[in-house]
Amino acid sequence: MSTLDIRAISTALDNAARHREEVDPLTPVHGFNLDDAYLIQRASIARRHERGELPVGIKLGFTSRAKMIQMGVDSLIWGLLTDAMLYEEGAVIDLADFIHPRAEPEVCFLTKRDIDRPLTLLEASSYLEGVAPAIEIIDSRYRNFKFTLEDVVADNCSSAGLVVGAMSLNVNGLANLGVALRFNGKPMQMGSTGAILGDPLRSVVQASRLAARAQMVIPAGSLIMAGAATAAQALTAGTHVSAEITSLGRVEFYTGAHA
Ligand code: OOG
Ligand code: MG
Repeated sequence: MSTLDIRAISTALDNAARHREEVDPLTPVHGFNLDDAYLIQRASIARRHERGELPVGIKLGFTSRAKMIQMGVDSLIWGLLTDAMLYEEGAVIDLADFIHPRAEPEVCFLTKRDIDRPLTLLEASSYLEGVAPAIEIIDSRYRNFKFTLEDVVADNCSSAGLVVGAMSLNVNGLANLGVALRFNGKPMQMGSTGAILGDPLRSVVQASRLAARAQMVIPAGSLIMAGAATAAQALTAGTHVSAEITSLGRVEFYTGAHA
């Protein structure tokens, strides 16, 4: 794929995100492969950085069967997070900032050392400062949330927002904790952290491998979103949204009264 195509496609996706306008999937027309998709992702993130947004970490996608089945894809992917996507815990989030947002309960790690090589599962915890319950807001720029794997990677894996709860220092023993996403107290999605690659710590291992392959370093102080344990839930207006993970606690926000 030419540099020109990468620039044009990344600009189109970045504009779609900025103006909350959905676009048709791109691969049927442009037919790019996964490597090109990551180049497009990098180029669209570069545009955000040019506007002053700062990197805060990375997210993994499709680390659970529930997510793969919901979206009809079968490979783990990763995207890049910026400070503009961070919402404070307890915030009232305006749904007008998104196209068709969905919430998913996640485990979020904070790194304490640079991750500059592929890690083993045994090593992973010594690279981490803490772990927190989190909610990711995903918002595909594609019409009806329909995409191929290459499309969604180009679209920075539907990244749109995240709310991270209080950090716990103990990053071990995460392999089988209950996960609940509630709207106004009502359980919408229930699962286990075990759904995330058998243990969310494996998301850190996968992140280290993906970064090494891309010749990137995940700097100390980065967030790593491990990927949703359950399917995502479409957000509704005027809702108290919470995610609770056994022993890690709860994280919450509100959606504004109007859609
Ligand atoms: C892509 C993002 C997947 C996850 O946690 O699995 C993801 C999507 O579903 O639109 O964030
Ligand atoms: Mg996610």
